[in-house]
Amino acid sequence: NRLLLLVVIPLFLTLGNALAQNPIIQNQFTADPTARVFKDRVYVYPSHDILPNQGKGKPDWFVMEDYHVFSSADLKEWTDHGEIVNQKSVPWADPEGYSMWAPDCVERNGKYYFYFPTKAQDTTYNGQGFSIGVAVADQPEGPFKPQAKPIANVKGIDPNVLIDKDGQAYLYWSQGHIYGAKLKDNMLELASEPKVLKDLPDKGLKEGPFVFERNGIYYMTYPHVENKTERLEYAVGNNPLGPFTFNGVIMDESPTGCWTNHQSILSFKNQWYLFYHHNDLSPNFDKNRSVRIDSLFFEQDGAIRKVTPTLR
Ligand code: FUB
Repeated sequence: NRLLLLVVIPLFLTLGNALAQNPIIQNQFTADPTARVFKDRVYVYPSHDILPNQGKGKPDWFVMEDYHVFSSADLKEWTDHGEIVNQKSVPWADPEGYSMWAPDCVERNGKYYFYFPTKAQDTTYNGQGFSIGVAVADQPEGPFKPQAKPIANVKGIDPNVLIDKDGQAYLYWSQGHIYGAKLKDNMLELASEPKVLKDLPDKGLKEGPFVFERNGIYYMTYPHVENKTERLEYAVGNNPLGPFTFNGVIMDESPTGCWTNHQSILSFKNQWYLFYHHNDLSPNFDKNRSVRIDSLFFEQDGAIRKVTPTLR
């Protein structure tokens, strides 16, 4: 049963295109948004933060037990399609892990592949810690069926998939640094050894890779923390696996101290958008976050113009 929920009071902006009020989803906490265009609608696959200190997960930390997907035809009114994957429905996952972190979803040959990191209970595949799983569906809103095992040889968080123009798919993820590898056509197994992507800034934590291609340039975007909070940065290259050259900051650090940020970028109806998060609905606890959208623009030479966050 689909719950049609208007999660936005339409109060519009005139910044590039009209957008709904930020944060765009107000019926629950959402973070780490991966936005994709499927069938003329924008689908957002975010993490789902829940309240800490309620007997679930680690005290005062991220607590995430499932994923919802949201969609919109106009970026103003959003439909919550409900839960698509739960930690209890993933055969290899820790059913009490509360670590369903940043996901992604891509379409290939009419199937939808949802990639998610979580802590493994069955450590026979990749050892302890975070592995990356895949759930497959015939529609962008599911139902999604989780695979029996996580992707072999991948340890880490924040999966992201690029399907290149020649049809080759790539998986990116992070574990301190950003890793990448080719995926087999089945989208479920690696086709090459994981490698650390070269020539991204050396110092500080980099996570949340999101790669896209525009006019022959591959943009590797990522949150990077050197000081207190994460800044969204990007690097460019001629190949999906780099090497990449740092090219600038997409969004500065949070002025109010939200530790994480996490981005995806897409073009919809001739306008580019940045999807990201901030703790707007939970100003005193930065692990209960909410998804925002702002318009994004490119310079003539392909550089990304820095985005100033808007709340309204
Ligand atoms: O949401 C949990 C983690 O926080 C994500 O996996 C990171 O990218 C950061 O946003």
